Amino acid sequence: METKENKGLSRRALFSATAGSAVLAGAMGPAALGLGAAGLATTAHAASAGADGSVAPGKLDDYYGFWSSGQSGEMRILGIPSMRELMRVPVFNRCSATGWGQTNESVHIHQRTMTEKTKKQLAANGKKIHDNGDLHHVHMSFTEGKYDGRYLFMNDKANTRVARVRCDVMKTDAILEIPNAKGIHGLRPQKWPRSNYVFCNGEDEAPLNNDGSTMKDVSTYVNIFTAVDADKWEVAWQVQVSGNLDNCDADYEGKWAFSTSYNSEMGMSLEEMTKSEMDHVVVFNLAEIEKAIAAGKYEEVNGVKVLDGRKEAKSLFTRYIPIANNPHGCNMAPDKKHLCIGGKLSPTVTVLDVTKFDALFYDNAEPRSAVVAEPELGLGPLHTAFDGRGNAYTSLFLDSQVVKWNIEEAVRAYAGEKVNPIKDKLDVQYQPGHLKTVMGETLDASNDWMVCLCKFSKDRFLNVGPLKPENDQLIDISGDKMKLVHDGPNFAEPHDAIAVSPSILPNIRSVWDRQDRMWAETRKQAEADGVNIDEWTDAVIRDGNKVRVYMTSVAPSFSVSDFTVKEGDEVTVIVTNLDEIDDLTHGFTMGNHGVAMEISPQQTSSVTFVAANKGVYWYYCQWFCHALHMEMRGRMFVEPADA
Ligand code: RUQ
Ligand code: CUA
Ligand code: CA
Repeated sequence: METKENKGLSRRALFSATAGSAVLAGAMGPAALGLGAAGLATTAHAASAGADGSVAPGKLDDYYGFWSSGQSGEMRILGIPSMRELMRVPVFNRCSATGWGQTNESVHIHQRTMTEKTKKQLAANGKKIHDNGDLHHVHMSFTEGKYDGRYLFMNDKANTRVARVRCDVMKTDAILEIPNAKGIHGLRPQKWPRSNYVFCNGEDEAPLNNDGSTMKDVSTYVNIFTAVDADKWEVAWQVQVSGNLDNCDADYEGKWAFSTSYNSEMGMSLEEMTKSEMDHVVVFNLAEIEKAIAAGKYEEVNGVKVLDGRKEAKSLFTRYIPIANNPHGCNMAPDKKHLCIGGKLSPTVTVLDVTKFDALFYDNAEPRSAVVAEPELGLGPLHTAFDGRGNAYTSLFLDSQVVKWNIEEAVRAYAGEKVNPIKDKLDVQYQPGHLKTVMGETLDASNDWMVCLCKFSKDRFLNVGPLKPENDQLIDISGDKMKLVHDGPNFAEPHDAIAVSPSILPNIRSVWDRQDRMWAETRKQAEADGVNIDEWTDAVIRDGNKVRVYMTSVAPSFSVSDFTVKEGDEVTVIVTNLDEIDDLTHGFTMGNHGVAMEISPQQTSSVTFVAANKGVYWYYCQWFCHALHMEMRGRMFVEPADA
């Protein structure tokens, strides 16, 4: 211990970032070391972007944009209005740069709520986790109808999961596999009084107990609406519904959640799914659901409390409002009153007044009595965004347009008044899906920018082959007329985005807290090994054929410059980055082992692999950290098993 400490201190003195930067400043300049002023100016904002949304070099954006990435499985952070991509946050995907999906910390987060079925399925395929996802919807946690900057929540349609990203470090801290449901698509946090729940739509129909006992008898298929406890990160309850579930949202009073369904027919083919004239919106009555759960009036299925909210059950849990066939978007306006349902196959948006929902449950009111407007907007209405002036903006997929319309005027027109609610139409390139205004899904909806996420870019960019980027466009909505100001090519396939003021996120860290719960498991193991990972301690612990190597990093060196293991050993390397400077991230890559991970300032990361072949292997830091970054490396000696 003594000698290690001494070795540590001498290394620290020699290679501390301060000493390093002093020595090298002349040669490289401080910027190259990540010590420039830019890294520290995290609270200043660009006062005003150019009218075209341009943000000058060195200036910060006015808003954060949190983007989904569809089948890429990650979350992305963009600056608005510049549309510069600031960061990629791996969630359901495997990230080569950060080691997400490979480090022990991330695999633990993945496995924590994995069902036995999934474990078996993965093991049969020689895998520990699903490393792909289909991430459609990112939404921030709310307190009283406004973003509160705690968490971001998102879905994985591919593997029926939801995830939570911590906003203070912008890392995924929890993943939850949802039992019973299939294909989580729509996802929204509760808006009022706070996001106690995250609501999740199961899109695909299957038998509730999907154990093979019934498969082709469609009458046994169900769909499941799930409320996740956003704090405990477990399923709070589920409601079985009629028809499938597509998109969802919640009101501003904490009374309702609602979901669109495009398959009330319970069809299995396209023809069957589009057969009816009407599908529906399901309204979930949160108070009645909570009452039944508290009274124990649920069925427990695979460890989850499930209520029957199907039409035939005639419960107080749900109401079904008929909507023109195959609706899609489900967007609650910040006027606290109007819910906008995109028609998709119908050229209309159906506007529901949520203050009329009580009557549907308690006065036997006719379900369509909650419809207060149905403006005809154009072909293929999908999603609707809102500004702070009572206007709505609906994407028209087939028309390749955005239409701006006034909600109150649409309501008056529906009541018979001669007024045209449509204010403007703008061509977009091409085929828009989601669109989002700044803070537009909160009570702070603003009037400056809107992003419109187009599914096709066709001729808008240099040809890059048969696979083209999508096109996220920036639209100035400050005036009467919308103005397209920017094309933003984007890789597969950002579905949705939200735009958030930096004032909501004052607490984003630049350096990790050493006691962070993200590596609680690693800390536990270190304690059992008698190693203090908060200090400059190296250790190589042998535990049968398991070897744990503890080391630290300070630019530009690892505290351990070589270690020896035996062929066939299961090796775990635990690295703590003792650098405390903003932006001084290191990495650990073990050559020819498919192993690489990120270790940001004050972070601990660990990775486990098998040393299969005898020989010498170099490990190195893959994050440019210092002028002597190339020299930040060491050797692993793999001896014969019997040596
Ligand atoms: S969906 S393009 Cu997955 Cu949000 Cu409508
Ligand atoms: Cu440490 Cu590069
Ligand atoms: Ca249908």
